[in-house]
Amino acid sequence: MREILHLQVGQCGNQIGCNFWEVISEEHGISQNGEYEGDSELQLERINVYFNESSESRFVPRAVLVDLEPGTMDTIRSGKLGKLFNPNSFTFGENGAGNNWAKGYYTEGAELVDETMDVIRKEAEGCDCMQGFQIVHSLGGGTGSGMGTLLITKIREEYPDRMMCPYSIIPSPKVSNTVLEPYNATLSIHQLLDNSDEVMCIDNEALMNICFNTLKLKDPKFKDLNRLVSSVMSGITASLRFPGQLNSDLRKLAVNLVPFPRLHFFLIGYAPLTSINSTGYNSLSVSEITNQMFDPRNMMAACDPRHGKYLTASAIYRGRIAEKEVGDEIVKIQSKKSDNFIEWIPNNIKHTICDIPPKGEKISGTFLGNNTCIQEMFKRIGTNFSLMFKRKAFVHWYIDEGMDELEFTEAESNMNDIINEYQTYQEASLEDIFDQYYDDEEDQEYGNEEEEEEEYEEEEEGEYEDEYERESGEEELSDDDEEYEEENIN
Ligand SMILES: Nc1nc2c(ncn2[C@@H]2O[C@H](COP(=O)(O)OP(=O)(O)O)[C@@H](O)[C@H]2O)c(=O)[nH]1
Ligand SMILES: [Mg+2]
Repeated sequence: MREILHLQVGQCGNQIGCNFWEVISEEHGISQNGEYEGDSELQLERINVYFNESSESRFVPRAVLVDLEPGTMDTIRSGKLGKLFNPNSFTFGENGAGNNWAKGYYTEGAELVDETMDVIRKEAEGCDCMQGFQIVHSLGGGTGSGMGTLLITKIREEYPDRMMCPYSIIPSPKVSNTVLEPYNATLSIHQLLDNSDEVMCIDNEALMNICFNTLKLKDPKFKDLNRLVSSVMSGITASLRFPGQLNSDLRKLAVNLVPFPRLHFFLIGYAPLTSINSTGYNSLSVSEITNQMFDPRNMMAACDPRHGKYLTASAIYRGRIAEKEVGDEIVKIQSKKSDNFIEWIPNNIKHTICDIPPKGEKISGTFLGNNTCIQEMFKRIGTNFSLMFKRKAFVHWYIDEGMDELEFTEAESNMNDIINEYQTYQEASLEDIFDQYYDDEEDQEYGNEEEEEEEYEEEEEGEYEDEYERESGEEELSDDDEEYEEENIN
């Protein structure tokens, strides 16, 4: 079985994480005591991806819960899901992180991290063939952002070949609790760039806009934002949790969506968007779902896809829908928005159907896009970071925790780099890509003349890159067939 190990860190991470477990437990027919009460074989077929089965045939989330203060954990233990989690999977500190990334990464978090790694190791050892990790955390506070990225770094060291998939909640001044958020978020993104494979960007700014403009809520609360997040998480993970044919594990998802290693921050769309009171009243057609999924108003990051280009995209439909209908709609939308798709990656929208709809809906759609417009989100954070950092405002709080100011400078320039990289690929035409390819080749030949040692190395590197491109290209094309065969054999 290809297991996933889930982590939830900090207040936001734990609140959203618990919502996620509530939703998927229900979808898989697991009661709040961990007993199976479902009615369909499909619910159990891949249950081991997220749940451990204990000897008394109880299903227990493969989850590790972490916070630097005990309050969040107490709330979970006394709440609805208190009995669902394994009591050994809670690790917590006493002092909190005071919304300071450095406390999470260097001091308070560093004290707790070994204990947490022990719990993670134990869970990992119990797996048959773990595919990777998902972590839910906010980037604006101290624990989820600082200790969250510390855990990501430690996990990468210990499990370098497993996938790392963070669900990162991006701060917004519209929902803010502190002025330090741009610092915390930038320092986190600096880490996420190097140590993660696919980041699901969930932007509080966009969630707030959806609550106001689409759901018409006058005074949205975290509970309303988190309801949206759990729908999206359930949608994204549906292809991992239920039998299907595309993106059936974290690596395949990354292979299809990440054309360049650093460009792994996804824009997420979801349809239908409904408030608690109106679920179940509207039934949309496949065509309406498709249009909404691609609609800027349905995006979970405050970026406008019309300002950028899609490098790749992937849509997952849920419900009893005909394959042909979905295929037709995808062709339609791709030709309608053809200017919006990069021309040098052909067939860059993949889709899949999961028969089981989310609770309360007949059909739904979740959309993952690798769109260059995500740079708008980075710019928003980066601008606020630079305004404060120019005057070194608040920097002493981080230095006090033993941090070097240089790390601020590096994080800032890493953020600027990624913004520029997105922009470069957005502007690149088919000709540019060819030119670049030939330039690279020429450079290599030139190097050959210079030194023999180097020649050997560079040639190897070049070959490897070529091969890699060919291989991943093939994998993308044959993904469906391959999966289909697997399904038949089983
Ligand atoms: N969407 C959402 N955002 C949250 C929630 N709780 C906190 N946040 C955001 O997360 C950031 C603060 O991080 P928090 O998780 O409280 O800090 P930590 O406990 O130190 O990790 C701020 O940007 C908040 O707006 C939540 O339940 N849902
Ligand atoms: Mg906290």
